[in-house]
Amino acid sequence: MNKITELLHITYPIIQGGMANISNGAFAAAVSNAGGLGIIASGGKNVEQLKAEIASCRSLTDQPFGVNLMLMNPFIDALAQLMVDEKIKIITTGAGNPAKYIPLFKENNILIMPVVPSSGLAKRMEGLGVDAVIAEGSESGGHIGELTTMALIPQVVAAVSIPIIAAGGIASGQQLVAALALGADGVQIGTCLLVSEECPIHINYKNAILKAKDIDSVVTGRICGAPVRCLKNEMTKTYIALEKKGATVMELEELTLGSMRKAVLDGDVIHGSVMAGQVAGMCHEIQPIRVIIENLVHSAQRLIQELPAKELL
Ligand code: TUI
Repeated sequence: MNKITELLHITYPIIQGGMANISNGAFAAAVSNAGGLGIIASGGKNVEQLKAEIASCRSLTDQPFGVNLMLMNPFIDALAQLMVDEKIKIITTGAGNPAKYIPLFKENNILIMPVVPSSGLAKRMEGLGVDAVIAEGSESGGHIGELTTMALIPQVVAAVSIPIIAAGGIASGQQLVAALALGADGVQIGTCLLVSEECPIHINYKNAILKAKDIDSVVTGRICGAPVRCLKNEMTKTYIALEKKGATVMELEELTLGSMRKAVLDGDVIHGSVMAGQVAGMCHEIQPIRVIIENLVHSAQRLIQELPAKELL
């Protein structure tokens, strides 16, 4: 048995990344109904809005699902309390250190899986009693750390003994097998689900991913300490030019404020923030979530069977 499927009571060791302004209750429910773990995103939401998404998810699935707490959310304290009030069973966290909230979640028997960008934070989280860590490499879309998945996972494996979920750069059976070979017990996927039928983003956003090549993403915000990977466009061009000129954090924020919603809701993929990982270049068609997940698992299983035939010497 797999540690992640056992821990989370799901069919496949595949978790959906909680994508701000994208992963609503219906989307998370569709992932859970397909045998993965759907995750409702809290980025950009207040208590009432998140509560409504939780209700929507519950009305659409009887399978386990989780909520991602985006730690830069201005309402984060109230959202953490909402998890307890709503009797949420599984929480992932991102974009910060969740140490302050861990005792509250543990007291309430909530399973906690923080996203970590380093082995040091993974170790600290293990010490605080989290159930698993999601080690996310910089191939990911959105807010990222420094290390790639290839370098990060084995170092997290060496640092902790709790289950590890690999994230960043995973959109195929090959990459799922590679994550297992690096020592992970499961994977988190985001970008490849953006081109699902059920994904509630504007069609222009999906088309931008379908069209993207391997080198079409870029990282903005490195200088002001909030690196974000998205597809190259007019917004990223202006942002990077401003960064090079030494613009202030305020000027940079002005450019990105609301830019995620511009891309997701209005379909403005020229001036909006089209967050996507480096695997966007591998996403070639719009398919149901169930097909995306089953293809991943089945092609990984095939590859594992073929592995013994690979010769090293
Ligand atoms: O959180 C993400 N990805 C995201 S959040 C997001 S919303 C956003 N909007 C505007 C600006 C920035 C973000 C879009 N994408 N992934 C999980 C993740 N967590 N990546 C990196 C981290 C992380 C970084 C530092 C986790 C912990 C951490 O700890 C630092 C510390 O304080 O020890």
